[in-house]
Amino acid sequence: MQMTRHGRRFGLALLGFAWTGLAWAANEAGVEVTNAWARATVAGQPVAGAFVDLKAKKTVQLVAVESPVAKRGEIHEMSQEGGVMRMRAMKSVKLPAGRKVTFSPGGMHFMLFDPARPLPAGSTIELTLSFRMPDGRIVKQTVDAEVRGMDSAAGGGDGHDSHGGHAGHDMHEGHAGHGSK
Ligand SMILES: [Cu+2]
Repeated sequence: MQMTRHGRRFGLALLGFAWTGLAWAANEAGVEVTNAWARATVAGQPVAGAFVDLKAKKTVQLVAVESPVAKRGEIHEMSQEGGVMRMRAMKSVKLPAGRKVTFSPGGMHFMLFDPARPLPAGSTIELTLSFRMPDGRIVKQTVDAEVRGMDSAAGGGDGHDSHGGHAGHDMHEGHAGHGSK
């Protein structure tokens, strides 16, 4: 597990270096996106979680997330209210200049609703993030996110780990019902 993580970090670092020349054309928002990944899903699973680390050069607002593999995306946060974990959709998340903001399981995260197909572990999906710049412009940035199975979080596993995913999406369905549209 450690080895794998290391290998991947190293790979990303190399890519980052190679792309430095292009970066400012592509990365107009000035937001560094690292550790982008999504949770693998099984057929029929109505929602997938996606996660990133974001670090903005200048303070901007993250206002939307979308992916070509899903009908729509939402930004969620989890919080404890009276000992109960709750989730709610957020219209925007402030990314203070120079500070890393982490979207991860159990914290703020992205939900991709109605995936057109299952997302197998080891595949890659695109995430497009929309940022509102200080002058009000919306700038989009697309990154690749690695799809990971439950194994990558739990370590080991017996091949039935997708049940963990089910528990997660049951919560989300309840949440979606509450949030209601
Ligand atoms: Cu959620």
